[in-house]
Amino acid sequence: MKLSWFKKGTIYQIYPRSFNDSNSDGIGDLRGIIEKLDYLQKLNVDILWLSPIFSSPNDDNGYDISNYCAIMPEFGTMQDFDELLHKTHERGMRLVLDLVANHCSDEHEWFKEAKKSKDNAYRDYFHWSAPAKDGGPPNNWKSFFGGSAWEYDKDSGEYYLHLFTKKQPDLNWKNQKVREEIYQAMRFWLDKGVDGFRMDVIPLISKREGYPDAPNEGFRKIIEDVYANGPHLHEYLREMNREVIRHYDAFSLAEGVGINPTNAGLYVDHDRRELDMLYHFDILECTIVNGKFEEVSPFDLVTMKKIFKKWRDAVHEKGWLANAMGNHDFSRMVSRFGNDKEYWAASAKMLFIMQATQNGTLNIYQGDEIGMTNIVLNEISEVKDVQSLNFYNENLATQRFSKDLALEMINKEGRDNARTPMQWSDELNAGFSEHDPWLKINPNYENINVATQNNDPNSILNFYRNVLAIRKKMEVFVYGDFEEVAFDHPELYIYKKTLGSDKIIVLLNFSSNPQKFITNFQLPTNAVIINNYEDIVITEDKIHLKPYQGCVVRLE
Ligand code: TEU
Ligand code: CA
Repeated sequence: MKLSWFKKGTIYQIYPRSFNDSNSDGIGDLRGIIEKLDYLQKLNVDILWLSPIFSSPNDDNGYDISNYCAIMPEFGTMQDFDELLHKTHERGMRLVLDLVANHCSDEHEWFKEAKKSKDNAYRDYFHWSAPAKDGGPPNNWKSFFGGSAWEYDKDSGEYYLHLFTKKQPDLNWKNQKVREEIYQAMRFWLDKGVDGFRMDVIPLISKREGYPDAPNEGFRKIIEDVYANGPHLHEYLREMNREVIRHYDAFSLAEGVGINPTNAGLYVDHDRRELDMLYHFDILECTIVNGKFEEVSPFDLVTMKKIFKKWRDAVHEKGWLANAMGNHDFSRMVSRFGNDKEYWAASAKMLFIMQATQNGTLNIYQGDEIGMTNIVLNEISEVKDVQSLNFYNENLATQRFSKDLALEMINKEGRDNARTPMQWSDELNAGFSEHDPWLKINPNYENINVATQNNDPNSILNFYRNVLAIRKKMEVFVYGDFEEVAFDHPELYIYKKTLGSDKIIVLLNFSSNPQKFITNFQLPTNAVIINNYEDIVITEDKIHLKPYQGCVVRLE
């Protein structure tokens, strides 16, 4: 197995808009990140991934880029970026950027030019198509964020494709010039010393020839079969690797929309020299039946175990996974998989034990290290995310759900949950900014914040620090072979991991009930490495776990 710094390293995702505001305008920025580098170093994370920091009109908070080689003025200047990169490296950490290459902004020069006329040199940078016979969109493709994926351009009488908002036109990767532009942008940042890219919706870059209609199936299936995994995709990824990535000590991490255990190897098998690792959506979407704002099923532990196992089996030895329990697109980890009320701290810690002992590169989302929770937004005017707003407005037209229910669904699943400003202290605006922030702060900041947890040896924050320090020393956490112990148990998740002579057992109680578990092996009580309670009770052949208790015990 190829060992690399990015396998053992822990990634910490920063959503810059919500991380820390250095100049009191209510918006997080690069200098705000610089101020917190000591905090991040002390947390024991290794790789910082920044959600997009490039020029953008912010229709989708930076995932709509209008200049790939310029910093968004709200976030600072190129000097600020250079300083951030330098200071990150000085502390022995790495910095990776978010490459949004499937689409750009409609305010990018390329698109402004392309719109000018059908024979403009940039026209073919995008996907254009004549209307259908009835004058409507060329096919039935739906945008990820609601409505048709095609927008009519009256000046030319053609439609352009946008799989996300209409301000995010899809780039035409068939055009060699487009690919070269993206590679140039990548080299620009890599030459500065950036350590790699997280690649936004990279499986979508090659479109189906002739834009065939999607079959009448669930949206997830349509993504896999019609939007992602297009005919030239792997040719482009190999080219990108050959032209750019392999010339640097940099990694590439695919956002795995549309990737499944069967085709995952095509992306990340080392031998194919395409991408280094991927993160899939199956865990994050394990309660989403079909698509966001549709049916939601209750969390089920056995389903989650099966997903972990399926992916472990699929991406084994040859490839590599990243392992994320939350990001800026989903509601908060402790609110979804734990109990953010009575067992808030215990469940946040237990979940982190699980995450830190699964295979793959550990990926922490900002704020999860202090157990930040979902927020309740009381009015639609408080909702900022374009995906939620599109859903709400579409629903006003169709009246499928009542207004109250629509807002309730947004509160449960909406992306703003993960985007509320980082809670640094119990002071004004949670210490995030001296100005009213761009998105409401979770009122629970008075109890849940970094300053309070920093001083409490039993806090979630100090637990994360400690687990990460142990993980750095114990490779069995990262590379160990996995052995399930009580696979069908609906409330306990128990597994062993072995690497050479190192052997650990992980015991996790996913319920608010105490649990007893009968073992056929001896558990040494003096070899508890990690525990989110003071003790663990072991009697003869039984292990007793308290509500949401999690432990790691060394076996040999
Ligand atoms: O997300 C792509 C994506 O598939 C998500 O939109 C996901 O399907 C959804 O949030 C789950 O309901 C990436 C970025 O992470 C996201 O922030 C961007 O909005 C999107 O691409 C477009 O660039
Ligand atoms: Ca600012």
